[in-house]
Amino acid sequence: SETYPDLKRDSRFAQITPEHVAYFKDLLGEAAVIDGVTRNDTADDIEPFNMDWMRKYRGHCQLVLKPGTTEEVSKILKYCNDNMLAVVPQGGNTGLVGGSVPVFDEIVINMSRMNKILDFDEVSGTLVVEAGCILEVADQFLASKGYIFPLDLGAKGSCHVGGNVATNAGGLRLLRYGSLHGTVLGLEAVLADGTVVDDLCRLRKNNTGYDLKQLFIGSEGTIGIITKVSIQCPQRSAAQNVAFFGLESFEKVQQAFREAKSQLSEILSAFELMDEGSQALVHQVTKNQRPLEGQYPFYCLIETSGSNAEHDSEKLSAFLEDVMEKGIVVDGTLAENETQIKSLWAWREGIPEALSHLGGTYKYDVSIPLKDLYKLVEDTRARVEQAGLLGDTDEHPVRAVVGYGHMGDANLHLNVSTRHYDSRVEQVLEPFIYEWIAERQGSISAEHGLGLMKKKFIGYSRNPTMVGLMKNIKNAFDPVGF
Ligand code: FAD
Ligand code: 2HG
Ligand code: ZN
Repeated sequence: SETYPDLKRDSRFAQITPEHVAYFKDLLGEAAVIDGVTRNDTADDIEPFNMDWMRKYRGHCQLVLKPGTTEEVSKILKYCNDNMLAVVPQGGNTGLVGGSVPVFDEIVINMSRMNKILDFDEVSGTLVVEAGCILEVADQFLASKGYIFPLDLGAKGSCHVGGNVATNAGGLRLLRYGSLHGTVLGLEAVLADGTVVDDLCRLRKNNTGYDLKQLFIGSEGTIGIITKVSIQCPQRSAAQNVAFFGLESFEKVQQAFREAKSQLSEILSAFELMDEGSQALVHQVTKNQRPLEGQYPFYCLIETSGSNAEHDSEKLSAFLEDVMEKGIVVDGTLAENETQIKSLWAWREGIPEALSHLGGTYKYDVSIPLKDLYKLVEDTRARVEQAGLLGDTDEHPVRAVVGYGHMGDANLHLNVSTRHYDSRVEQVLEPFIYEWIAERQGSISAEHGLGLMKKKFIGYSRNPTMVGLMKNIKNAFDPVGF
């Protein structure tokens, strides 16, 4: 393909024929098939399924299938397996590593029609949904019952619960509610040969042999398509409070985190980090008034969730006063109502969206031992500068090198904001960043997955024995190797 000159389409896979298309239309109905093979549905109809959220990865599929039931997913996969047709599962297509769109002409199996909320137990808090249910829809349903989805992220309005489980998404409140490896109780999935794996367990405890569902969590569609998910949802807190503050150094950010854990303890529900560069870019795009008067190298956003608004707000104000007195924090503000809470969060949640309006973004989602977390941004910025790529004018492809992320989980998002994607930039960044991470025993993928972007770099975070075991698992679930 022109898009990926270094990659070659696997010649074992068949080309799609009109006969294949007829089978799928018969199975799903005309409306559930976007067909650029025989019906000449236009490129515009198919484009959204071929192009990723960052407009960085682009496939050339001609056929999109939208199954409505697990049985249909099973029949599609069995037929594709028997006829050597390659597929890619797709949820809300908000993934950031090039895993949700085809590389070549794979058939897209889009899960958006399987969007039902199937069951909710108001006593235990167990929710069962189809994989294509949009995260925000699930959370709004839970809000009406006094519960909350244990995952929240900026793409909530379009990502699917199935996509979240497939990527093991982390998000903004992992610090409080833990990872999906703990909250997902069960799932149903379809293997490449059409076998339905029914592990839709609703129990918190089930130590009967291997916990196979864990393999699907974070498997990015490589061993099967997730069709249903059951998940343990916590009580929604009656009160939410947010503080936003500025700090002079990353050393002080670490001290503030330590203080927040000790002073806010059980009510702390998020501790997020943003550098000045990221906030300047959000300001450039949104033109919103900055939360603080002055500018600081770092900002943190703290959220508390508890049962008593007054008590929590007192605690948060006392915390802010204390860290300012101790000289850890220079200036800060507290949200006083729902609108202010939302607008403070927008300075953090809105970073990826704001950057997407400025051109291309090279994104590195990494875990690093906390003490070195921000050093990666500084070292990368120096390297890009040294290569002569960073600057204010159009001749320089790189506008800014910024860092932000989930401080509470030692998860940094290093973003290199460019005027346009440029291979010179990529060459300066990779494998430099992966080597830097490996030297410090970090992870090259904290919460977004490998996708096409990092597949070839897995060796920086996993040793050959582990990669070998992963290959064996893949082979056991999908011997034909789609
Ligand atoms: P897609 O993008 O459609 O797919 C992602 C991967 O999962 C692909 O490999 C795909 O093949 C596979 N897949 C999708 N559905 C299924 C299924 N049913 N069965 C099997 N495989 C499937 N991620 C975080 O972890 N934390 C964040 O805070 C966060 N914030 C984000 C903010 C923005 C603005 C954006 C655009 C993305 C963000 N992401 C974040 C990245 C992204 O991973 C998540 O948005 C989400 O988990 C992807 O879900 P999706 O339904 O869009 O999946
Ligand atoms: C976030 O935390 C997401 O905002 C996206 O994980 C990070 O775009 C990114 O690099
Ligand atoms: Zn994130």
